[in-house]
Amino acid sequence: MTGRIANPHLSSLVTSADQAASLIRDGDAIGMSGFTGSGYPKALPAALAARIGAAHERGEQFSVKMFTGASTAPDCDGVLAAADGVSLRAPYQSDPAMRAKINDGTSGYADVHLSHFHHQVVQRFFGPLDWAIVEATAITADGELVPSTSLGLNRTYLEHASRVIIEVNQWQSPELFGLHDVYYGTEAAPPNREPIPLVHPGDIIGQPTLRVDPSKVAAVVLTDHHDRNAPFKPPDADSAAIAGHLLDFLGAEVKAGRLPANLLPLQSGVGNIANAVLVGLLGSGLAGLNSFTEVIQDGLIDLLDAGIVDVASATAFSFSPEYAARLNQRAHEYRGRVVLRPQDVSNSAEVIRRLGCISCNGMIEADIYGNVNSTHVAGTRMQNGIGGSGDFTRNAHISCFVSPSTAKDGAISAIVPMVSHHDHTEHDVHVIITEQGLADLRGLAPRQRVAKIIDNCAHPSYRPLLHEYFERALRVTKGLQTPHDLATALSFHTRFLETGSMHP
Ligand code: 0RQ
Repeated sequence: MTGRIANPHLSSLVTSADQAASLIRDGDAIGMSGFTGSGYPKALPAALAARIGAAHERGEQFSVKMFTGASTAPDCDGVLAAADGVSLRAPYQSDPAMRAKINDGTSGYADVHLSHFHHQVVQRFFGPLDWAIVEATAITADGELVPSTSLGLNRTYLEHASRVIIEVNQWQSPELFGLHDVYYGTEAAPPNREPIPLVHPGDIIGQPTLRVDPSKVAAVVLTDHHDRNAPFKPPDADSAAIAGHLLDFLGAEVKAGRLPANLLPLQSGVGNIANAVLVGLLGSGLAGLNSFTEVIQDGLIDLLDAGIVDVASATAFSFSPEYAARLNQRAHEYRGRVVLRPQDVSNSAEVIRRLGCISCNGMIEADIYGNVNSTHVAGTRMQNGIGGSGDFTRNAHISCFVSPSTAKDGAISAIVPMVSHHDHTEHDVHVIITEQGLADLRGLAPRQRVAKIIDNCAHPSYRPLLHEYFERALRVTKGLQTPHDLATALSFHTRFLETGSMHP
Protein backbone atom coordinates (compact mmCIF):
# COMPACT_ATOMS: atom_id res chain seq x y z
CA MET A 1 0.00 0.00 0.00
CA THR A 2 2.76 2.46 0.89
CA GLY A 3 3.90 1.80 -2.71
CA ARG A 4 1.28 4.41 -3.53
CA ILE A 5 3.32 7.07 -1.69
CA ALA A 6 6.58 7.61 -3.54
CA ASN A 7 7.59 10.72 -1.59
CA PRO A 8 9.63 9.84 1.55
CA HIS A 9 8.61 12.92 3.57
CA LEU A 10 4.88 12.39 2.97
CA SER A 11 5.29 8.66 3.53
CA SER A 12 6.69 9.47 7.00
CA LEU A 13 3.44 11.28 7.86
CA VAL A 14 1.21 8.21 7.53
CA THR A 15 -1.04 7.87 10.55
CA SER A 16 -4.49 6.61 11.53
CA ALA A 17 -7.73 8.44 10.70
CA ASP A 18 -8.43 8.87 14.44
CA GLN A 19 -5.03 10.44 14.99
CA ALA A 20 -5.53 12.79 12.04
CA ALA A 21 -9.06 13.71 13.21
CA SER A 22 -7.72 14.57 16.66
CA LEU A 23 -5.96 17.58 15.07
CA ILE A 24 -9.27 19.18 14.07
CA ARG A 25 -10.78 21.74 16.47
CA ASP A 26 -14.28 23.02 17.17
CA GLY A 27 -15.16 25.77 14.68
CA ASP A 28 -12.58 24.75 12.04
CA ALA A 29 -13.41 25.29 8.38
CA ILE A 30 -12.64 22.26 6.20
CA GLY A 31 -12.43 22.09 2.42
CA MET A 32 -12.97 18.44 1.45
CA SER A 33 -12.58 16.67 -1.85
CA GLY A 34 -15.72 15.06 -3.30
CA PHE A 35 -18.17 15.65 -6.14
CA THR A 36 -21.37 13.66 -6.85
CA GLY A 37 -20.34 10.78 -4.63
CA SER A 38 -16.83 10.49 -6.07
CA GLY A 39 -13.38 11.18 -4.67
CA TYR A 40 -14.53 12.24 -1.19
CA PRO A 41 -12.45 11.34 1.91
CA LYS A 42 -13.52 7.89 3.12
CA ALA A 43 -12.03 7.65 6.66
CA LEU A 44 -11.65 11.15 8.13
CA PRO A 45 -15.36 12.07 8.16
CA ALA A 46 -16.33 9.05 10.31
CA ALA A 47 -13.34 9.58 12.62
CA LEU A 48 -14.23 13.26 12.96
CA ALA A 49 -17.91 12.42 13.54
CA ALA A 50 -16.89 10.06 16.37
CA ARG A 51 -14.74 12.81 17.90
CA ILE A 52 -17.63 15.28 17.63
CA GLY A 53 -20.07 12.75 19.12
CA ALA A 54 -17.74 12.15 22.09
CA ALA A 55 -17.40 15.91 22.66
CA HIS A 56 -21.20 16.31 22.63
CA GLU A 57 -21.53 13.49 25.14
CA ARG A 58 -19.19 15.41 27.45
CA GLY A 59 -21.47 18.41 26.99
CA GLU A 60 -18.91 20.27 24.86
CA GLN A 61 -19.70 22.31 21.76
CA PHE A 62 -18.07 20.90 18.58
CA SER A 63 -18.96 21.55 14.96
CA VAL A 64 -17.12 22.37 11.75
CA LYS A 65 -17.79 24.28 8.55
CA MET A 66 -17.83 21.75 5.73
CA PHE A 67 -17.08 22.69 2.11
CA THR A 68 -16.69 20.28 -0.81
CA GLY A 69 -16.84 20.27 -4.58
CA ALA A 70 -20.45 19.11 -4.58
CA SER A 71 -22.40 16.18 -3.06
CA THR A 72 -20.56 13.35 -1.27
CA ALA A 73 -21.98 10.22 0.38
CA PRO A 74 -23.48 8.75 3.58
CA ASP A 75 -19.97 8.01 4.89
CA CYS A 76 -19.00 11.68 4.47
CA ASP A 77 -21.94 14.13 4.57
CA GLY A 78 -24.16 11.53 6.22
CA VAL A 79 -21.99 10.69 9.26
CA LEU A 80 -21.12 14.31 9.99
CA ALA A 81 -24.78 15.36 9.72
CA ALA A 82 -25.88 12.49 11.98
CA ALA A 83 -23.38 13.71 14.60
CA ASP A 84 -24.85 17.25 14.44
CA GLY A 85 -21.32 18.16 13.48
CA VAL A 86 -21.77 20.69 10.66
CA SER A 87 -22.52 24.34 11.48
CA LEU A 88 -22.27 25.49 7.86
CA ARG A 89 -22.35 23.53 4.60
CA ALA A 90 -21.54 24.75 1.07
CA PRO A 91 -21.72 24.79 -1.94
CA TYR A 92 -23.94 21.72 -2.79
CA GLN A 93 -25.23 18.55 -1.14
CA SER A 94 -27.79 15.85 -1.82
CA ASP A 95 -27.46 13.59 1.23
CA PRO A 96 -30.75 12.76 3.03
CA ALA A 97 -29.25 13.17 6.54
CA MET A 98 -27.58 16.47 5.65
CA ARG A 99 -30.77 17.68 3.95
CA ALA A 100 -32.72 16.93 7.15
CA LYS A 101 -30.24 18.90 9.29
CA ILE A 102 -30.37 21.83 6.86
CA ASN A 103 -34.15 21.87 6.91
CA ASP A 104 -34.44 21.54 10.71
CA GLY A 105 -32.02 24.45 11.17
CA THR A 106 -29.10 22.50 12.71
CA SER A 107 -26.80 23.22 9.75
CA GLY A 108 -26.65 26.48 7.84
CA TYR A 109 -26.40 25.96 4.07
CA ALA A 110 -24.92 28.45 1.60
CA ASP A 111 -26.25 27.23 -1.75
CA VAL A 112 -23.69 28.67 -4.16
CA HIS A 113 -23.13 28.39 -7.93
CA LEU A 114 -20.31 25.84 -8.23
CA SER A 115 -18.25 28.12 -10.47
CA HIS A 116 -18.41 30.93 -7.89
CA PHE A 117 -17.18 28.99 -4.91
CA HIS A 118 -13.45 29.11 -5.71
CA HIS A 119 -13.31 32.90 -5.44
CA GLN A 120 -15.65 33.00 -2.44
CA VAL A 121 -13.17 30.74 -0.61
CA VAL A 122 -10.14 32.69 -1.80
CA GLN A 123 -11.73 36.00 -0.76
CA ARG A 124 -12.61 34.48 2.64
CA PHE A 125 -16.36 35.15 2.56
CA PHE A 126 -16.50 32.03 4.76
CA GLY A 127 -13.53 33.03 6.94
CA PRO A 128 -10.07 31.44 6.91
CA LEU A 129 -9.85 27.88 5.64
CA ASP A 130 -8.21 25.74 8.34
CA TRP A 131 -8.01 22.38 6.57
CA ALA A 132 -7.98 20.71 3.21
CA ILE A 133 -8.88 17.00 3.45
CA VAL A 134 -8.32 15.57 0.01
CA GLU A 135 -8.45 12.04 -1.38
CA ALA A 136 -5.69 11.05 -3.81
CA THR A 137 -4.98 7.91 -5.82
CA ALA A 138 -1.23 8.17 -5.18
CA ILE A 139 1.56 10.58 -4.24
CA THR A 140 4.40 11.04 -6.73
CA ALA A 141 8.11 11.07 -5.83
CA ASP A 142 8.14 14.87 -5.97
CA GLY A 143 5.17 15.05 -3.59
CA GLU A 144 2.35 15.88 -6.04
CA LEU A 145 -1.05 14.18 -5.78
CA VAL A 146 -2.52 11.94 -8.46
CA PRO A 147 -6.21 12.87 -8.14
CA SER A 148 -8.92 10.22 -7.83
CA THR A 149 -12.43 10.20 -9.32
CA SER A 150 -13.21 13.90 -8.90
CA LEU A 151 -11.27 17.16 -8.98
CA GLY A 152 -13.96 19.58 -7.77
CA LEU A 153 -12.30 22.27 -5.66
CA ASN A 154 -9.28 20.20 -4.56
CA ARG A 155 -6.80 22.60 -6.13
CA THR A 156 -8.44 25.56 -4.36
CA TYR A 157 -8.54 23.84 -0.97
CA LEU A 158 -4.94 22.57 -1.20
CA GLU A 159 -3.68 26.04 -2.19
CA HIS A 160 -5.68 28.05 0.37
CA ALA A 161 -6.02 25.90 3.50
CA SER A 162 -3.56 26.41 6.37
CA ARG A 163 -3.05 22.66 6.83
CA VAL A 164 -3.64 19.55 4.75
CA ILE A 165 -4.65 15.93 5.41
CA ILE A 166 -4.29 13.56 2.45
CA GLU A 167 -6.19 10.29 2.17
CA VAL A 168 -4.51 7.89 -0.25
CA ASN A 169 -7.21 5.45 -1.38
CA GLN A 170 -5.91 2.15 -2.72
CA TRP A 171 -9.35 1.29 -4.13
CA GLN A 172 -8.90 4.07 -6.67
CA SER A 173 -7.18 2.74 -9.78
CA PRO A 174 -3.60 3.85 -10.59
CA GLU A 175 -4.93 3.77 -14.16
CA LEU A 176 -6.60 7.14 -13.40
CA PHE A 177 -3.23 8.89 -13.90
CA GLY A 178 -3.40 11.07 -16.98
CA LEU A 179 -7.17 11.63 -17.01
CA HIS A 180 -6.94 14.93 -15.09
CA ASP A 181 -6.09 18.40 -16.37
CA VAL A 182 -5.31 20.61 -13.36
CA TYR A 183 -5.23 24.20 -14.58
CA TYR A 184 -3.52 26.75 -12.32
CA GLY A 185 -4.47 29.88 -14.28
CA THR A 186 -7.65 30.94 -12.45
CA GLU A 187 -5.98 32.31 -9.31
CA ALA A 188 -5.85 35.96 -10.34
CA ALA A 189 -8.80 38.13 -9.34
CA PRO A 190 -10.18 40.87 -11.59
CA PRO A 191 -8.86 43.10 -13.06
CA ASN A 192 -5.94 40.71 -13.61
CA ARG A 193 -7.89 37.64 -14.69
CA GLU A 194 -6.65 35.99 -17.89
CA PRO A 195 -8.76 34.07 -20.46
CA ILE A 196 -8.93 30.31 -19.84
CA PRO A 197 -7.27 28.99 -23.04
CA LEU A 198 -9.78 26.20 -23.70
CA VAL A 199 -11.46 26.23 -27.11
CA HIS A 200 -12.38 22.52 -27.47
CA PRO A 201 -13.69 20.14 -24.77
CA GLY A 202 -10.61 17.92 -25.17
CA ASP A 203 -7.95 20.66 -24.82
CA ILE A 204 -5.26 20.00 -22.21
CA ILE A 205 -4.25 23.30 -20.58
CA GLY A 206 -2.79 22.21 -17.22
CA GLN A 207 -0.96 19.31 -15.56
CA PRO A 208 -2.01 15.77 -14.51
CA THR A 209 -1.27 16.20 -10.78
CA LEU A 210 -2.19 18.49 -7.89
CA ARG A 211 0.53 20.50 -6.15
CA VAL A 212 0.71 20.55 -2.38
CA ASP A 213 3.07 22.47 -0.11
CA PRO A 214 4.69 19.63 1.90
CA SER A 215 5.18 21.88 4.93
CA LYS A 216 1.38 22.21 5.24
CA VAL A 217 0.72 18.46 5.28
CA ALA A 218 -0.18 17.35 8.82
CA ALA A 219 -1.09 13.74 8.14
CA VAL A 220 -1.48 11.10 5.44
CA VAL A 221 -4.14 8.41 5.95
CA LEU A 222 -4.37 5.17 3.97
CA THR A 223 -7.81 3.92 2.90
CA ASP A 224 -9.22 1.19 0.68
CA HIS A 225 -12.86 1.99 0.05
CA HIS A 226 -15.13 2.43 -2.96
CA ASP A 227 -16.95 5.61 -3.96
CA ARG A 228 -20.73 5.97 -3.52
CA ASN A 229 -21.46 3.92 -6.64
CA ALA A 230 -25.24 3.62 -6.91
CA PRO A 231 -26.85 1.71 -9.78
CA PHE A 232 -28.97 3.76 -12.20
CA LYS A 233 -32.61 2.80 -12.70
CA PRO A 234 -33.23 1.51 -16.22
CA PRO A 235 -34.95 4.32 -18.15
CA ASP A 236 -38.72 4.26 -17.44
CA ALA A 237 -41.42 5.34 -19.88
CA ASP A 238 -41.33 8.99 -18.71
CA SER A 239 -37.58 9.42 -18.99
CA ALA A 240 -37.54 7.64 -22.35
CA ALA A 241 -40.28 10.01 -23.57
CA ILE A 242 -38.34 13.06 -22.28
CA ALA A 243 -35.19 11.84 -24.03
CA GLY A 244 -37.23 11.29 -27.23
CA HIS A 245 -38.61 14.87 -27.19
CA LEU A 246 -35.14 16.32 -26.64
CA LEU A 247 -33.63 14.28 -29.48
CA ASP A 248 -36.45 15.26 -31.88
CA PHE A 249 -35.88 18.90 -30.95
CA LEU A 250 -32.11 18.70 -31.51
CA GLY A 251 -32.68 16.90 -34.82
CA ALA A 252 -35.02 19.71 -35.94
CA GLU A 253 -32.41 22.31 -34.93
CA VAL A 254 -29.85 20.54 -37.14
CA LYS A 255 -32.34 20.44 -40.05
CA ALA A 256 -33.08 24.15 -39.56
CA GLY A 257 -29.34 24.88 -39.84
CA ARG A 258 -29.13 26.23 -36.29
CA LEU A 259 -26.91 23.43 -35.00
CA PRO A 260 -24.11 21.50 -36.73
CA ALA A 261 -24.73 17.79 -37.49
CA ASN A 262 -22.62 16.80 -34.46
CA LEU A 263 -24.54 19.32 -32.29
CA LEU A 264 -22.61 21.46 -29.77
CA PRO A 265 -20.99 20.22 -26.53
CA LEU A 266 -23.63 18.65 -24.31
CA GLN A 267 -24.00 19.26 -20.58
CA SER A 268 -26.29 16.92 -18.74
CA GLY A 269 -27.27 17.03 -15.07
CA VAL A 270 -27.01 14.14 -12.65
CA GLY A 271 -29.54 11.40 -11.92
CA ASN A 272 -31.71 8.91 -13.69
CA ILE A 273 -33.40 11.24 -16.19
CA ALA A 274 -30.10 12.78 -17.26
CA ASN A 275 -28.68 9.27 -17.68
CA ALA A 276 -31.77 8.22 -19.70
CA VAL A 277 -31.24 11.16 -22.06
CA LEU A 278 -27.72 9.87 -22.70
CA VAL A 279 -29.03 6.33 -23.22
CA GLY A 280 -31.49 7.83 -25.75
CA LEU A 281 -28.58 9.25 -27.75
CA LEU A 282 -27.28 5.69 -28.29
CA GLY A 283 -29.91 4.94 -30.89
CA SER A 284 -29.95 8.43 -32.37
CA GLY A 285 -27.69 7.87 -35.38
CA LEU A 286 -25.67 10.93 -34.31
CA ALA A 287 -21.85 10.83 -34.32
CA GLY A 288 -18.86 13.03 -33.50
CA LEU A 289 -20.55 14.56 -30.45
CA ASN A 290 -18.65 16.13 -27.55
CA SER A 291 -19.61 16.66 -23.96
CA PHE A 292 -18.58 19.57 -21.74
CA THR A 293 -20.28 18.86 -18.46
CA GLU A 294 -19.78 18.38 -14.71
CA VAL A 295 -20.27 14.68 -14.27
CA ILE A 296 -19.55 11.62 -16.42
CA GLN A 297 -22.20 8.96 -15.73
CA ASP A 298 -22.63 5.44 -17.17
CA GLY A 299 -24.55 6.71 -20.21
CA LEU A 300 -21.65 8.88 -21.35
CA ILE A 301 -19.21 5.96 -21.15
CA ASP A 302 -21.55 3.94 -23.40
CA LEU A 303 -21.58 6.84 -25.87
CA LEU A 304 -17.76 7.03 -25.83
CA ASP A 305 -17.52 3.26 -26.33
CA ALA A 306 -20.02 3.36 -29.20
CA GLY A 307 -18.03 6.13 -30.91
CA ILE A 308 -20.99 8.53 -30.71
CA VAL A 309 -19.14 10.89 -28.37
CA ASP A 310 -15.51 11.75 -29.21
CA VAL A 311 -14.51 13.61 -26.02
CA ALA A 312 -16.10 14.09 -22.61
CA SER A 313 -14.88 16.81 -20.24
CA ALA A 314 -16.16 17.06 -16.64
CA THR A 315 -14.98 17.48 -13.06
CA ALA A 316 -16.09 14.07 -11.70
CA PHE A 317 -17.26 10.56 -12.43
CA SER A 318 -20.52 9.23 -11.01
CA PHE A 319 -20.82 5.55 -11.86
CA SER A 320 -22.81 2.47 -10.98
CA PRO A 321 -20.69 -0.30 -9.38
CA GLU A 322 -20.40 -2.09 -12.73
CA TYR A 323 -19.12 0.98 -14.59
CA ALA A 324 -16.81 1.96 -11.72
CA ALA A 325 -15.18 -1.49 -11.93
CA ARG A 326 -14.91 -1.14 -15.68
CA LEU A 327 -13.24 2.26 -15.45
CA ASN A 328 -10.86 1.06 -12.75
CA GLN A 329 -9.58 -1.60 -15.15
CA ARG A 330 -9.66 0.32 -18.41
CA ALA A 331 -9.09 3.98 -17.54
CA HIS A 332 -5.99 4.14 -19.76
CA GLU A 333 -8.20 3.44 -22.80
CA TYR A 334 -10.01 6.73 -22.18
CA ARG A 335 -6.92 8.94 -21.94
CA GLY A 336 -7.30 11.79 -24.40
CA ARG A 337 -11.06 11.19 -24.65
CA VAL A 338 -12.02 11.79 -21.01
CA VAL A 339 -10.72 14.83 -19.11
CA LEU A 340 -11.48 15.79 -15.48
CA ARG A 341 -10.93 19.47 -14.65
CA PRO A 342 -11.19 21.70 -11.56
CA GLN A 343 -14.77 22.89 -11.24
CA ASP A 344 -13.94 26.55 -11.81
CA VAL A 345 -12.91 25.40 -15.31
CA SER A 346 -15.58 22.70 -15.93
CA ASN A 347 -18.26 25.25 -14.92
CA SER A 348 -16.63 28.42 -16.18
CA ALA A 349 -19.12 30.89 -17.65
CA GLU A 350 -16.51 32.07 -20.13
CA VAL A 351 -15.78 28.57 -21.45
CA ILE A 352 -19.42 27.40 -21.52
CA ARG A 353 -20.42 30.50 -23.51
CA ARG A 354 -17.45 30.13 -25.89
CA LEU A 355 -18.13 26.45 -26.59
CA GLY A 356 -21.88 27.06 -26.97
CA CYS A 357 -23.00 24.23 -24.70
CA ILE A 358 -26.45 22.65 -24.86
CA SER A 359 -27.45 22.31 -21.20
CA CYS A 360 -30.00 19.87 -19.84
CA ASN A 361 -30.85 19.84 -16.12
CA GLY A 362 -33.58 18.52 -13.86
CA MET A 363 -36.07 20.85 -12.18
CA ILE A 364 -38.57 20.76 -9.34
CA GLU A 365 -41.08 23.01 -11.12
CA ALA A 366 -41.51 25.57 -13.88
CA ASP A 367 -44.16 28.24 -14.16
CA ILE A 368 -46.39 29.21 -17.05
CA TYR A 369 -43.91 31.92 -18.12
CA GLY A 370 -40.76 29.74 -18.01
CA ASN A 371 -39.22 30.53 -14.62
CA VAL A 372 -37.67 27.46 -12.99
CA ASN A 373 -37.27 26.28 -9.39
CA SER A 374 -34.51 23.66 -9.02
CA THR A 375 -33.96 23.72 -5.29
CA HIS A 376 -36.89 24.35 -2.93
CA VAL A 377 -39.97 22.13 -2.47
CA ALA A 378 -43.00 24.39 -1.89
CA GLY A 379 -40.65 27.38 -1.81
CA THR A 380 -39.20 26.48 1.57
CA ARG A 381 -37.75 22.97 1.94
CA MET A 382 -34.24 22.56 0.49
CA GLN A 383 -33.91 19.54 -1.81
CA ASN A 384 -30.27 19.54 -3.02
CA GLY A 385 -29.09 22.94 -4.19
CA ILE A 386 -28.45 24.84 -7.42
CA GLY A 387 -25.18 23.00 -8.11
CA GLY A 388 -23.92 23.74 -11.56
CA SER A 389 -27.34 24.18 -13.12
CA GLY A 390 -27.07 27.99 -13.04
CA ASP A 391 -23.50 28.03 -14.35
CA PHE A 392 -24.62 26.12 -17.44
CA THR A 393 -28.14 27.51 -17.90
CA ARG A 394 -27.12 31.15 -17.85
CA ASN A 395 -24.32 30.62 -20.36
CA ALA A 396 -25.64 27.84 -22.59
CA HIS A 397 -26.30 28.24 -26.30
CA ILE A 398 -29.55 26.31 -25.66
CA SER A 399 -30.69 25.73 -22.06
CA CYS A 400 -33.16 22.91 -21.38
CA PHE A 401 -34.97 21.79 -18.22
CA VAL A 402 -36.51 18.34 -17.85
CA SER A 403 -38.92 16.77 -15.37
CA PRO A 404 -41.83 14.36 -15.27
CA SER A 405 -45.02 16.50 -15.46
CA THR A 406 -46.10 15.32 -12.02
CA ALA A 407 -44.44 14.14 -8.79
CA LYS A 408 -45.70 12.05 -5.86
CA ASP A 409 -48.15 9.93 -7.89
CA GLY A 410 -49.77 12.92 -9.56
CA ALA A 411 -50.37 14.93 -6.35
CA ILE A 412 -47.85 17.58 -7.50
CA SER A 413 -47.76 19.37 -10.85
CA ALA A 414 -44.33 20.29 -12.17
CA ILE A 415 -45.99 23.15 -14.08
CA VAL A 416 -47.43 25.76 -11.71
CA PRO A 417 -48.86 29.28 -12.07
CA MET A 418 -45.85 30.87 -10.35
CA VAL A 419 -42.71 29.10 -9.13
CA SER A 420 -42.43 29.08 -5.33
CA HIS A 421 -38.67 29.81 -5.53
CA HIS A 422 -36.71 31.28 -8.45
CA ASP A 423 -33.40 29.68 -9.47
CA HIS A 424 -33.48 30.16 -13.24
CA THR A 425 -35.40 33.09 -14.64
CA GLU A 426 -37.49 33.26 -17.81
CA HIS A 427 -34.55 35.17 -19.35
CA ASP A 428 -32.27 32.14 -19.10
CA VAL A 429 -34.62 29.21 -19.73
CA HIS A 430 -35.00 28.29 -23.41
CA VAL A 431 -36.69 24.89 -23.49
CA ILE A 432 -38.91 22.98 -21.02
CA ILE A 433 -39.47 19.25 -21.49
CA THR A 434 -41.73 16.76 -19.71
CA GLU A 435 -42.93 13.33 -20.84
CA GLN A 436 -45.96 15.17 -22.31
CA GLY A 437 -43.89 17.21 -24.73
CA LEU A 438 -41.54 20.14 -25.27
CA ALA A 439 -42.01 23.92 -25.13
CA ASP A 440 -39.44 25.95 -27.08
CA LEU A 441 -39.68 29.39 -25.48
CA ARG A 442 -37.13 31.14 -27.68
CA GLY A 443 -38.55 34.15 -29.51
CA LEU A 444 -41.74 34.27 -27.45
CA ALA A 445 -43.02 37.06 -25.16
CA PRO A 446 -44.26 35.89 -21.73
CA ARG A 447 -47.98 35.76 -22.65
CA GLN A 448 -47.16 33.81 -25.84
CA ARG A 449 -45.37 31.16 -23.79
CA VAL A 450 -48.33 30.27 -21.60
CA ALA A 451 -50.35 28.06 -23.96
CA LYS A 452 -47.17 26.32 -25.17
CA ILE A 453 -46.01 25.46 -21.65
CA ILE A 454 -49.46 24.35 -20.44
CA ASP A 455 -50.58 22.42 -23.53
CA ASN A 456 -47.21 20.83 -24.39
CA CYS A 457 -45.75 20.17 -20.94
CA ALA A 458 -48.35 20.11 -18.14
CA HIS A 459 -50.10 16.87 -17.26
CA PRO A 460 -53.60 16.82 -18.86
CA SER A 461 -55.23 16.64 -15.41
CA TYR A 462 -53.70 20.04 -14.49
CA ARG A 463 -54.19 21.87 -17.82
CA PRO A 464 -57.72 23.24 -17.15
CA LEU A 465 -56.65 24.60 -13.75
CA LEU A 466 -53.60 26.30 -15.26
CA HIS A 467 -55.63 27.86 -18.11
CA GLU A 468 -58.22 29.01 -15.57
CA TYR A 469 -55.45 30.69 -13.57
CA PHE A 470 -54.08 32.49 -16.63
CA GLU A 471 -57.58 33.73 -17.64
CA ARG A 472 -58.09 35.05 -14.10
CA ALA A 473 -54.66 36.72 -14.10
CA LEU A 474 -55.52 38.40 -17.43
CA ARG A 475 -58.84 39.63 -16.01
CA VAL A 476 -57.29 40.91 -12.77
CA THR A 477 -54.37 42.69 -14.42
CA LYS A 478 -56.20 43.64 -17.65
CA GLY A 479 -53.12 42.46 -19.54
CA LEU A 480 -49.70 43.78 -18.51
CA GLN A 481 -46.41 42.16 -19.47
CA THR A 482 -46.55 39.09 -17.18
CA PRO A 483 -50.09 38.70 -15.82
CA HIS A 484 -50.33 37.32 -12.31
CA ASP A 485 -53.18 37.22 -9.82
CA LEU A 486 -51.05 37.59 -6.73
CA ALA A 487 -53.88 36.41 -4.46
CA THR A 488 -53.89 32.94 -6.09
CA ALA A 489 -50.45 32.72 -7.77
CA LEU A 490 -49.26 30.19 -5.16
CA SER A 491 -52.65 28.47 -4.71
CA PHE A 492 -51.33 25.16 -6.13
CA HIS A 493 -48.67 25.10 -3.40
CA THR A 494 -50.92 26.19 -0.53
CA ARG A 495 -53.50 23.57 -1.58
CA PHE A 496 -50.77 20.92 -1.58
CA LEU A 497 -49.59 21.96 1.90
CA GLU A 498 -53.18 21.92 3.22
CA THR A 499 -54.53 18.79 1.52
CA GLY A 500 -51.52 16.81 0.24
CA SER A 501 -52.50 17.43 -3.39
CA MET A 502 -52.38 20.29 -5.88
CA HIS A 503 -55.71 19.00 -7.27
CA PRO A 504 -58.78 20.75 -5.79
O1 0RQ B 1 -38.46 12.75 -4.44
O2 0RQ B 1 -36.59 11.28 -3.86
O3 0RQ B 1 -38.61 11.45 -2.41
O4 0RQ B 1 -38.76 10.33 -4.66
O5 0RQ B 1 -37.71 15.36 -5.86
O6 0RQ B 1 -36.96 14.04 -8.24
O7 0RQ B 1 -37.99 13.32 -10.38
O8 0RQ B 1 -36.33 11.78 -9.19
O9 0RQ B 1 -35.63 13.90 -10.39
O10 0RQ B 1 -33.41 13.14 -9.40
O11 0RQ B 1 -33.59 14.61 -11.49
O12 0RQ B 1 -34.11 15.52 -9.21
C1 0RQ B 1 -34.41 19.21 -9.35
C2 0RQ B 1 -34.05 17.76 -7.39
C3 0RQ B 1 -34.64 16.75 -9.62
C4 0RQ B 1 -32.37 17.71 -9.30
C5 0RQ B 1 -33.88 17.87 -8.90
C6 0RQ B 1 -39.13 15.15 -5.78
C7 0RQ B 1 -39.36 13.79 -6.38
C8 0RQ B 1 -38.19 13.01 -5.81
C9 0RQ B 1 -36.17 13.92 -7.07
P1 0RQ B 1 -38.09 11.33 -3.79
P2 0RQ B 1 -36.76 13.15 -9.57
P3 0RQ B 1 -34.11 14.21 -10.15
C10 0RQ B 1 -25.62 19.08 -12.29
C11 0RQ B 1 -26.75 20.07 -12.24
C12 0RQ B 1 -30.36 20.98 -9.03
C13 0RQ B 1 -28.88 20.73 -9.25
C14 0RQ B 1 -28.53 20.56 -10.69
C15 0RQ B 1 -31.48 18.78 -8.69
C16 0RQ B 1 -37.06 14.06 -5.84
O13 0RQ B 1 -32.26 17.74 -10.68
O14 0RQ B 1 -31.07 18.69 -7.55
O15 0RQ B 1 -29.32 20.65 -11.60
N1 0RQ B 1 -31.18 19.87 -9.48
N2 0RQ B 1 -27.25 20.28 -10.93
O16 0RQ B 1 -40.60 13.27 -6.01
C17 0RQ B 1 -42.04 18.20 -4.57
C18 0RQ B 1 -42.01 18.93 -6.79
C19 0RQ B 1 -41.07 17.90 -7.08
C20 0RQ B 1 -40.66 17.08 -6.02
C21 0RQ B 1 -39.64 16.46 -7.86
N3 0RQ B 1 -42.44 19.76 -7.75
N4 0RQ B 1 -42.47 19.05 -5.54
N5 0RQ B 1 -41.15 17.23 -4.77
N6 0RQ B 1 -39.80 16.21 -6.54
N7 0RQ B 1 -40.42 17.50 -8.21
C22 0RQ B 1 -25.19 18.36 -11.03
C23 0RQ B 1 -24.45 19.14 -9.97
O17 0RQ B 1 -24.60 20.30 -9.86
C24 0RQ B 1 -23.56 18.47 -9.07
